[in-house]
Amino acid sequence: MNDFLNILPEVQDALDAGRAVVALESTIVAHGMPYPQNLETAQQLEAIVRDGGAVPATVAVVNGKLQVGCSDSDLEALATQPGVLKVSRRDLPLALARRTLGATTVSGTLIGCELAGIRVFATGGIGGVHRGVDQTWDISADIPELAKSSVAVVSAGAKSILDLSKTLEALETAGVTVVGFDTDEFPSFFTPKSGLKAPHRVNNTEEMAIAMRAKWSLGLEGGFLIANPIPIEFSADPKQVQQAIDEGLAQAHAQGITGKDLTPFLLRFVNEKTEGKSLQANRALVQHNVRLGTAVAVDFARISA
Ligand code: PSU
Ligand code: MN
Repeated sequence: MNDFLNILPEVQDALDAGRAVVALESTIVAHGMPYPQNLETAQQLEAIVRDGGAVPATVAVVNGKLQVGCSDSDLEALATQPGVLKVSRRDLPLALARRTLGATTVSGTLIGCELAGIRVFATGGIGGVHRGVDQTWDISADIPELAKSSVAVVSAGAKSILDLSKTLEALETAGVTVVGFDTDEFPSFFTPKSGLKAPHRVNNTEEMAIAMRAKWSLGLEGGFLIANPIPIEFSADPKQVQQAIDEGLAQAHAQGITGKDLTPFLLRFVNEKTEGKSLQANRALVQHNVRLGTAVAVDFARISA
């Protein structure tokens, strides 16, 4: 075992036995939602994975190790401690060296998946190409990480804090296989529609699992983005959300908020502006994604046996 990696025994046992494991990220806990909804959500997500017949593995940086599978007290610390570091690939070395408590983004979590051999990871929204990229060059580390990690990530698309059409272009360049699950459209997080077409459509988890096996059996490294639209009954009012995002972007610009602080700032701003309606939608869609991710992981384990 590597000095800087700690895989929870329950997770390692499941992987060794070829049983389904679903990874979960911790930035959503530390920076994506306020307390106590963040802790409740983190616990519910793990329970959803178990109910679906798989083992959950929340990834984080704890005590100088990249931790694959968090204990209840790790989750609580991530949800409550102030100043948890947001960890993407570039931040990981120093977070480990300094033993900082760190929440892994999609990119950081993908690194844990690759090292442990976890093939499915479910989350809310991924990072991508930011609006105004021509000025800022702000492109999330999630994209290059998805390009090299052989993992299927379930998300509800991406928020319109990003430039969605440029994000889809960047994913194509990176060779990431993007599929709409049971939809022709690429969803935009709070709402099922974006006006953009998903490059592919898959309607069932078995076909999804076969596509994963096909890609990786041929030795094509790199991931899938399974875009799972928010169920309509939970979707937020698109106008209200768009207004909040536009206002948030203007505020961020005025306050000079850039780099890794931008996304957490916008998430918080939109939550506050919509008086918790977006938070409710956020929770519902992550649960929906984790249910789908669990079904994909179970099918993938079955056909790989
Ligand atoms: N988008 C969301 N919710 C999130 C994030 C993005 O709708 O929680 C988090 C994820 O952890 C993602 C990270 O990997 O933000 C991307 O941050 P950045 O834009 O700084 O790369
Ligand atoms: Mn960025």
